[in-house]
Amino acid sequence: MKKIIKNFISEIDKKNSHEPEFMQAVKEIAETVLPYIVSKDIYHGKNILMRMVEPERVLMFRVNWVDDNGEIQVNRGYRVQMNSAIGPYKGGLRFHPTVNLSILKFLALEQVFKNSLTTLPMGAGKGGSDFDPKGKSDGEVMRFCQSFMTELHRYIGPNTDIPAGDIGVGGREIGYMFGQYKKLKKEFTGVLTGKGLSWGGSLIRPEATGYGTVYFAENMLNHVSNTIKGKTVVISGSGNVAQYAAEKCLQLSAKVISMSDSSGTIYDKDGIDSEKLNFIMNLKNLKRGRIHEYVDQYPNSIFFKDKTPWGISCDIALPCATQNELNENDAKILIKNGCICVSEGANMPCEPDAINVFKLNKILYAPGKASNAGGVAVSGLEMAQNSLRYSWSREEVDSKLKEIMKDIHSSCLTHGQEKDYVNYEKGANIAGFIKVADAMLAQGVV
Ligand code: NDP
Ligand code: 2IT
Repeated sequence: MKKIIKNFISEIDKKNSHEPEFMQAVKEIAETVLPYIVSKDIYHGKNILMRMVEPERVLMFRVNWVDDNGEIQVNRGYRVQMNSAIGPYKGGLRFHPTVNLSILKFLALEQVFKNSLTTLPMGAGKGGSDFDPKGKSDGEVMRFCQSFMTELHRYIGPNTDIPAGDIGVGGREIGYMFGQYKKLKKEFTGVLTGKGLSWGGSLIRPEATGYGTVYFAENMLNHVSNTIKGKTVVISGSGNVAQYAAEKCLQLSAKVISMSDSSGTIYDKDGIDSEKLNFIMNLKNLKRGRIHEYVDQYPNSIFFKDKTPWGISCDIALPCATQNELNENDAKILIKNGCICVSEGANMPCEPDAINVFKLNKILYAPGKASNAGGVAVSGLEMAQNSLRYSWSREEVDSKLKEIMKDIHSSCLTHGQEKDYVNYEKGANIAGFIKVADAMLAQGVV
């Protein structure tokens, strides 16, 4: 089996060796899915995984815009349309200076499995730009978004490809892009998700990824007769996913003692209560400030410059910032300090060696494609509401979200149970694979 996996990786590597994040995601999937394929006649010998890791289409385009000083700026825009076997392409847009094809292809590949796990009819895509919204005025962000959509609108549509937010893309950016799409197409449709409530958005979509990550952690804990109640939690990031993960932890009576951004980590031994979390939300979403400002407001807390939260003793760790933000050493320290559960809010935040440490120590570990699927799941519910021209209540959406996270947990158990340990990574990969593979086989070689 090792040889089959090695040959597969080296074949994919021939064309993609310059894309480290994409190759990392391919390896992680191949190691668990190839043994399953080999064991099943219906999948074996059909190059099904080979087809799945090759994007159906990659769009790359220039984005010109004029800054507040009247200077012309040039950025690069992308949309990776990865797989449309089970539905239209669906996945977020990321605006961050590090964005490149490797990162977007890894995210699009993860999205294939994640969207399949949600049980909703969504294919997978991912896009974005190397544009950095940090420090830009609203006018600059608007002009960039309009220019980005002026090109992207040709390739997307409510039945073709439905983008949403990701790092650097929140309600403001979705609004500007929606406005430009509507103007160009002369159509008011559900072409984007994460829209404002008064123009087609869904209740709970802003909260969904963070809430879902915590629901998944609670499902894992309940499965071993434990609960999140009373546990101490550290969270990386302080953006959309991190904020609502923290909110749900508080609602479930856990204590959150740390959050972060790319400049460092805050540690509040008394706990970040709802008033303090509200301060962080205002700081990040309205003032677009930095996390160290928390310490000025709450002097009992400490700011660790350029540090991640993984050195802080906790029961539960929720990595909610970005890829490869938690390495092998961090994993060892977490375990040494008593951490029993890691639920990924971000996409691929734990390095492969860190995941191995979690598995060797048999702690609860959920990969993002399972635990952060709540965001895209509620995007799917937003699409359904748009098609119905109707909207569901907060309680209705939240209960559907809870149900979906529970179903994903069950799918992981079905395919990931190994003697006395649940390998959630394996379970998520195989369960996600089956639905897409079956659809691809049914639809022929296209
Ligand atoms: P936001 O832009 O709202 O927040 C991102 C947070 O992560 C910020 O605190 C940011 O800090 C921090 N961060 C970003 N890049 C880095 C870096 N290189 N090093 C350290 N910190 C960093 O994004 P989201 O909260 O939406 O996304 C966070 C993660 O969750 C991403 O991995 C995303 O792919 C994933 N995700 C998001 C979903 C969604 O619905 N939004 C759904 C599923 C997954 P700073 O402000 O300093 O940059
Ligand atoms: O990574 C993700 O799942 C997202 N950024 C959300 C995608 C979506 O279409 O809601």
